[in-house]
Amino acid sequence: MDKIVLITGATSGFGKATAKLFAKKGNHLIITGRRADRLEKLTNKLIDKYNVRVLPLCFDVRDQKATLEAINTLPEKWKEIDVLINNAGLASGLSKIQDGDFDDWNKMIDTNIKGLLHVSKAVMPLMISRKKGHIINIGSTAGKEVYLNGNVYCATKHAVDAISKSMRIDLLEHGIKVTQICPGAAETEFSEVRFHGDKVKAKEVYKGYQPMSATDVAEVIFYTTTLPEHLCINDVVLTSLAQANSFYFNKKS
Ligand code: NDP
Ligand code: 8X3
Repeated sequence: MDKIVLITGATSGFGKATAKLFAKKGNHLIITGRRADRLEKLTNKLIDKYNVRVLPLCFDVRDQKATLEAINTLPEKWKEIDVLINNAGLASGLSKIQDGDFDDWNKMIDTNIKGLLHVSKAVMPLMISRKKGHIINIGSTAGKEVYLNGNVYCATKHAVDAISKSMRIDLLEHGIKVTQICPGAAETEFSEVRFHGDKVKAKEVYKGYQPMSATDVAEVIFYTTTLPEHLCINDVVLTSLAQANSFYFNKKS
């Protein structure tokens, strides 16, 4: 395979694991994130190890202008994006809605909803003009069920669910695949970010059961890109065996 794959949020977690897997399979990558040092390190590593082309783009998906500029000014050959993985996102805070914080809410809404739209708005015309492409949106089990204290994070992921369905309808006539992947608990930097850097609290989330790893999720993302041209996986809900849904976990302690 030698597709061009754009992965947002490739400096950590699912995005980083997905970048490694797609590179290992011989694809060329555009990797994005805000942390330039991590992007540079990953770029060098993937080029050295897998001999593929890798283009790092450092921007904040919340910044509409910077996002459009980064993608619109890609060299022509990099504009032939076959797969867009809208992965950049976060939870910020976990509290009752009445105790919620405006900064946390803005971060989640601006990143998970508007950021995804900014990137998609830049990439969709490129795919439409080639009459092909595959958009993979990273939703969540939080986009399927609302749980206690999840409020605004759950709302942003419900929005990703709605946007994914809308994209599939609106892009139908252009032959563009749209897949939503909805993971449950996976141990990445996600909880550390949610708890504003509190590593102890973050570790607690994964105590007593085996959560998914970033690599587990990357394997499934990759799989959805390996089907014949006429097939599209629309929606995947993915959890570890220890998790039934947002509410039920088989915890040992
Ligand atoms: P991580 O915190 O490990 O990674 C998040 C990635 O998103 C980082 O690369 C980060 O890069 C990027 N990112 C965050 N904000 C921005 C921004 N404003 N602009 C650009 N990039 C940004 O978390 P995960 O890998 O776990 O999360 C990836 C996605 O998966 C998210 O959408 C999350 O909601 C979703 N998810 C996570 C689950 C989990 O349990 N881990 C389960 C279900 C869904 P940088 O900081 O360098 O900008
Ligand atoms: C992340 C999984 O359960 O914290 O989307 O919402 S959860």
